Amino acid sequence: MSEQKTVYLADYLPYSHLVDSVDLTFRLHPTATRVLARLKLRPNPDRKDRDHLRLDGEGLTLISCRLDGQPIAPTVDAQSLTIAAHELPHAPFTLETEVEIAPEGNTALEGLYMSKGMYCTQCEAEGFRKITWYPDRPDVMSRFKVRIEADLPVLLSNGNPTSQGPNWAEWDDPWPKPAYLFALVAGDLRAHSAAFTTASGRKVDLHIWVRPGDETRCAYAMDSLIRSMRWDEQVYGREYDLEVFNIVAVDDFNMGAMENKGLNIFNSRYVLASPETATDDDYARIEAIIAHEYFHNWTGNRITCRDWFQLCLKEGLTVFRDHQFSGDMRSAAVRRIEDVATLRGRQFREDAGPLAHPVRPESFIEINNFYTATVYEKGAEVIGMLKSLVGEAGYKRALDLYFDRHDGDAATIEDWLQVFEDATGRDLSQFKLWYSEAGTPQVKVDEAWDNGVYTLTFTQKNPATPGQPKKQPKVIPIKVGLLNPNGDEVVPTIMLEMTRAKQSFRFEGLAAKPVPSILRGFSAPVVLDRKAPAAERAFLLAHDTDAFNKWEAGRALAKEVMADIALKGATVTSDWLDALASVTFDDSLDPAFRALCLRLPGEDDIAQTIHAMGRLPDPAKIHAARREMTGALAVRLGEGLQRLYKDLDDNAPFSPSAAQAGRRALKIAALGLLSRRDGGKLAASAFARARSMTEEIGALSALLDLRQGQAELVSFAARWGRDANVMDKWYALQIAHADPAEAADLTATLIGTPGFDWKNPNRFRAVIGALAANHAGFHHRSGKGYRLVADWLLKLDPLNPQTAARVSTAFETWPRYDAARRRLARAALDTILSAPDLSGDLREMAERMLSAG
Ligand code: B3K
Ligand code: ZN
Repeated sequence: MSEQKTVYLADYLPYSHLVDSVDLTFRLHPTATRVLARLKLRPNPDRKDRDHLRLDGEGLTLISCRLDGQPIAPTVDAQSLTIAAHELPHAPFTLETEVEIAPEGNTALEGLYMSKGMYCTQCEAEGFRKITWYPDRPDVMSRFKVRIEADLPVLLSNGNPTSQGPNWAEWDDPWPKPAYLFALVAGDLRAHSAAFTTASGRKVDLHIWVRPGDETRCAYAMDSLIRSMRWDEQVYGREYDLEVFNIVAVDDFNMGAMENKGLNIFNSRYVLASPETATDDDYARIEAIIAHEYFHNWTGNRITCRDWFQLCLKEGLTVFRDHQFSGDMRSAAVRRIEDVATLRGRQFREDAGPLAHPVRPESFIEINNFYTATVYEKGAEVIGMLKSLVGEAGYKRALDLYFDRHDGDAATIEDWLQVFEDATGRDLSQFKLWYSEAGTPQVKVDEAWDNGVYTLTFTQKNPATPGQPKKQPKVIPIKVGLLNPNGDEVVPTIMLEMTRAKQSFRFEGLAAKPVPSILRGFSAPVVLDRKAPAAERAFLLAHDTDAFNKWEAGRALAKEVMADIALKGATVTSDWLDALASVTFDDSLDPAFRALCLRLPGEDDIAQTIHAMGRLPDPAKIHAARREMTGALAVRLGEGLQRLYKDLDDNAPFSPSAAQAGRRALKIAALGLLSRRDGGKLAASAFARARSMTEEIGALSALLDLRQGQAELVSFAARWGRDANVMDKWYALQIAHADPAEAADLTATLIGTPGFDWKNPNRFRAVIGALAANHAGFHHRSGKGYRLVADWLLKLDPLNPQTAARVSTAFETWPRYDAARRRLARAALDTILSAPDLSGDLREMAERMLSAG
C-alpha cells in the first residue's frame, strides 16, 4: 500500500544533483528482467547545501550498487535509495545499479509491463521509479542511451537507433529529457511506414508498430501524423528533431496515449481504424490524439514542466494546439461546439463538485489523480482567453519567445506568463487568477435600452470551491455582437474586457433595440446567466452569424424545455420544435452543424443545470423528459425526415472526411427520429445494409432506444467477437441505451459473459464506465448502480489503482441529489474507504468526494 503524503507546490526545491547522462541496459524477461543503470552525476551548483543523494524506486530488487566502480551498500527503503552526503564525492561521479523487476506481474500498467506478449512502458507521471533507481522528477533532465537485449524481433526506445544485432538493439536520444518521457517497447510487431521531409529538408522515417494483421488499419493515423507534422511547422514554426518517429499501439493502456520522446505509445483504439471498424468519432479522435502527442514534442518534451504542479503548462497548451489543428482540418465551428460540449460535460461538472481544483493545483497526494478535465480542458480555455486578450500577433510573438527562451528547460506557469508580458507589454497579474482559483465563474447579464443607447451590464460571481471560500474578480474576455430585429448584424463581433465584479458597456447610435449575441465562440469558460424569452433564443438560432452562438441559442432553449418538463411536468413547447425544424431542414447549413443541433442536451448536463437553480434533480424525470422531447421532435419533423434521410443516404465511396462524417451524423440523427415513427423498420434495414461502423452503431442505437435490437446485437457479436476494440462498443452501447431501471442488471449480466476481461482498462471502462455514464441508470433510486460500480472499483483497485481512481469520478456529483440517493452514494463511498489495503490513488479520490458532505 502506498503511503499517503501530501506534496505542496510551495515546497519545491531543485534536486541535489545533476544527471549528465544515463546508460540503461535491459535484459528482458517476463518474470526476471534485469535493468542496469549507469548514471553520471555531479552536485547541483544551484544547491549550496551538500545534500545526500536520494533516488526514487518502487518494487525493485537491488542486485548491486557501485559508486565509481566500488561496491557500496546504500540505505534502501520501500520508496528510496539513499547515499549519505559524506559518502559522496564533491566532483562528478558514476553510480551503477542493477535491479530485477517482473513485468509480467505488473497489472498496474505503470513502469515496464507486458501486454499480450509485448513489453512496453508507461512512465508519466512517476512510473520510471518502477524500472530503476532514479531521481524521478521532471526537472531532472538527462541524455539517455539504451541497450535492449531480448529474443524478440522489434526492440524500440527513444531517440535514434544506433546499432543492432541478433536479439539486441541500441538507441541514443540526443535530447535531454526527464525520466517520465522514457519508453521501451519489445515484441513481435509489424510496421506501417512512411517518410516525412521537414521544412529544412531533413528526412524522418515514420513507423506505426502494431500486432501482426493490424498493419492494414494504420493509414489514417499515419496520415494524421504527417498532417500534424506539417501543421506544426506552418503554424508554430516547429520542426521535428530526430531521424525517426515511432508510434506503437498497445491494447492494455490506462489512458489514451503517451508522448515519449520519439516513441509515442498509444492505446490501440486511438490508432487502428478502418471504415468497417471505426466510427467517424473514432476517426476524429485518432486525428486529434495523434496530433496531441506529436505536438508534445515541443510543448512538453523540448520544454517540459519544472514539477507536476505545472502540468497544465504542457497539457493545457497542447490541448489548445490540438483543438486549433482539428479546427483547421475540419469545420472550425463544429469543432468548437464539440469542444465546448466536452468542457461543460466534464470540466464544469468537476468544477461544481467536491473534486474542483485550480488549473494549477497547489497540493496533491497522487499526481495521477490530477490528469483532469480542469488541467487539460480548462487549461486550454485559459490559453484561448490569453490569445483573445493579446490578439493573434501578440500570441505569435509570445509563443516564439517561449520556444526561444525556454527550449531545453523545465519551466513554470510564471515563465509562461512572463513571455506574454515581455512580448506584449501586458500586465497579467489579474489574469493569473485563472490558474490559481478553481470554480466556474457565473456571469449575469442585464441590458438596458434608453434613447438609442444600449447598455450591457455584467456581474461576475466566483463560487466557493473546496479550500477556496473567497474568490477575486477575474479578467473575462466577452465577445459580443449585436443584431437588428430584422436579423442583420449591426455590431459585428467585438471583445469586451471585463475586469471588475460588475461592469457596464455602452453601445451608441443604434436605431432600434438590438438582440445581443453574447460570449461568441464561447470566449471564456463561464456560465452565462441571462433570462431570455424563448422567442429571442429562436431568433438567434435562426439569425446569429456566430456559429457557436447559433447552436448555443438552440441548446439553451432545449435545456429550458427539458428542465421545465422534468421539474414542472410542462409540455414540449412549439417555439423549440419550430426553431429546430427550420434548422434541420435548412440545406444551406452544414449537415454536421444540423446534427449537433439535433443532439439533445445530456441528462447529466440537465441535472447540473437543475442543481445550479437550487432544485433537486430527479434522474428518472430528466430521462423521461428527454425521451418525451425526442418523441415530440419526431412528430414535429414529420414526413420531412424521410426526405432528409433519403437525400443523405447516398452511395458515395467511404471517406473519413469531416464533410462526409457530417452527412452521416445528420442521417443517423434522422434515423433515430424516424424510428420513433416506424417502429424501427428503417433502422433494422439500415443495420443490415450498413457500410461503415458509424452506420452500424447508429442503426443499432436507434433500435436499442426502442428496446429492440436483440437479434442485431447477436449478429454484431458474431461478426466482431474477435476484435476487442469493436466489442468494447458492443458492451458500452447496450449499457448506454439500457432502460434506467435495468441498466445495473444488464451490466451485471454482461459482467458474467466470458468477454468481460476486466483487467483490460478499455473493457473495464466499456462496461463499468458505461454504467456510470448512464445517468438515470447509475443514479437509479434502487442504489444498484452505485453498489455495482463501487464493488468493481474495489475489485480493480489492487491490480490497477490508476484506472480504478479514474473511474471513481462517477461519484463526484453525488452531493447534487436527494437525501435518499445521497445516503446510498455515501454508503458506496464508505464501503470503498473501509476496504483494507486500499490504494493511495482511490483513497484520495474517495476522501475528497466524501468531504463534500
Ligand atoms: N501525458 C500523457 C498523460 C499521462 C497520464 C499519466 N497518468 C498523455 C497526454 O496528455 O498526452
Ligand atoms: Zn497531453
